[in-house]
Amino acid sequence: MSRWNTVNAVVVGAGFSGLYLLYLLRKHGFTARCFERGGDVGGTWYWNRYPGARCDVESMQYSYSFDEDLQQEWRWSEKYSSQPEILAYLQHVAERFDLSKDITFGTSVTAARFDETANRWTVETDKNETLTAQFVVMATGCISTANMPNIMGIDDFKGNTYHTGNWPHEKIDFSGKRVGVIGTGSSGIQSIPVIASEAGHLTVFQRTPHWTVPARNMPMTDEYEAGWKENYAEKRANMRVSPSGSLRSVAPLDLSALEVNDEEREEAYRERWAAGGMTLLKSYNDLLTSAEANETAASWVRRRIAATVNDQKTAELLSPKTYPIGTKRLCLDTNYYETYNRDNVDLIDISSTPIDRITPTGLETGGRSFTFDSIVFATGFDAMTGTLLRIDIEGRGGMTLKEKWHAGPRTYLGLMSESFPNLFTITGPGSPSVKSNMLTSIEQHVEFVTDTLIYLREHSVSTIEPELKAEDDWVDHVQEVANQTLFPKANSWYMGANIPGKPRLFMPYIGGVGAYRQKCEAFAAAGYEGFRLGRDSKVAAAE
Ligand code: N01
Repeated sequence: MSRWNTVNAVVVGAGFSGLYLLYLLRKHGFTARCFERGGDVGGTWYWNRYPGARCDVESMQYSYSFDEDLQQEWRWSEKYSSQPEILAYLQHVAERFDLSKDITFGTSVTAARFDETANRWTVETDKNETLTAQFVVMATGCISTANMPNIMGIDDFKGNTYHTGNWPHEKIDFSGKRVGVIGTGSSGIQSIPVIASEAGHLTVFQRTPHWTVPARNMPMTDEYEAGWKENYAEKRANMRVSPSGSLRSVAPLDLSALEVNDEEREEAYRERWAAGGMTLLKSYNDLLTSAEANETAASWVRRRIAATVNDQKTAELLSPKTYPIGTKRLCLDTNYYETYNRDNVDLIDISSTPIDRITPTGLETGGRSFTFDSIVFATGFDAMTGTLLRIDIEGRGGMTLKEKWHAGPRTYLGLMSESFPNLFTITGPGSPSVKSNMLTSIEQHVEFVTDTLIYLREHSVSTIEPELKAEDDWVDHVQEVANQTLFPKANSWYMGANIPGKPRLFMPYIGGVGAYRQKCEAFAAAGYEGFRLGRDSKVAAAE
């Protein structure tokens, strides 16, 4: 393991972003050290080992495109990859490109302070290591800080508790056990059918029903795989300029849902429901901008729920009614609604009677007591900003990131924040990030950051930082675009609404992956428009 304490760049996190950064920085002659709080590579795929954990983007698209041999040689076994397979892929990538030698595992970065005299960052870790670097790249992921709810008595429970986002490494045996699951987002919806198939009895506590559609996962076929691999270059190029960074199995219709009659709509929804995946949301071009159009898809899905769940009271509880479909992340499931037809599964509505307390033997809500051997918290994440704000980041003039972002994240392009020179965020708030295929967006950001570092080196520039006006305009633009859609209507983690006290504003950029890429490329080509480039006085004098 390298032990340099002065490097060109410190990389924080060894998930998809951190690994590609290490690869590319090294390739271009930069020294880098990466710190990873987990015991291995993988990021989100290292921590989220809960039963049923699986990606909701197709395997052929949720993978690196930067190395032709890698994308040709690696073989995915299913249409949507399971967590163990994605983790194995990342371990393979780390080994193939000899990346781990520059990663210090089991170590968290606790602080980063910018020294304006030296134009360098000083980075501290929880293992009392201090190092300096010209650049810091936060590859910390968007959903990497688990949200444990503040419920009275939570430490009193005598059984086992688990959080889906911080799952133990060993297999948890639920067979014959009384299990309670709190939370019905993507993690709950994926784990509930698997836990139900093992447990003696499963009780699900639902505060808000989430919209979910069948994934229709299946084993990878040679034909499907070849269809991608024979045309990878072209398909990846199309993904990069597409709105979501991915290609759909059924083409979106460039029509309003209100322009067609009931039979045509029925046919379109039925076809996409049968194909599975996110494609249902792209049936028509106004499902996420017109409440009326959205309701045609929402009511269609509610009818599917009623047709699948035997008990109509349960079906009713499972049917979202308080926010448009797609405005919280659409979940992909395998037999989620069918699970409620099992004799060993109960659904408890806690929308109006929250969990009063966790007790030594279970929990109490709405005047009822429940006894459990295990409680699973599928309660999500302090997303997008949580991990960054837990690090003590101090920029120019003693400005801390916490102060700067007290009313919500402020970035230029989701890449940098004014007052924090040479500090980059991969898929940061204000970029397409979680509203895109993360792999497409990660690769774009890692390449942008590396190209920027090369540009600075070639032009003897020592610092880069957004101009305040460019940043303010970008923050306004991100909100403006979001406000033209139905997204702000949901109390989602995109809005920060899942964390008490968190500022509410739409954090990802939904102007489209292709359009966003074009802007980044145009600004860079114009000499980094919107950024302030600083020259070291010593460098300038020598020139
Ligand atoms: O978290 P969530 P998640 N009392 O925030 C409930 C990605 N992901 O881990 O909706 C009771 O969506 C909360 O209720 P409510 C994906 O981007 C991807 O499931 O706030 N309940 C909600 O039901 C996803 O969107 C994949 O009313 C409480 C649930 O907990 C993101 O990660 C798989 C509560 C949290 O849902 C997060 O998903 C998994 C409380 N105090 C995750 N606090 C795939 O690739 C919270 N809840 C498929």
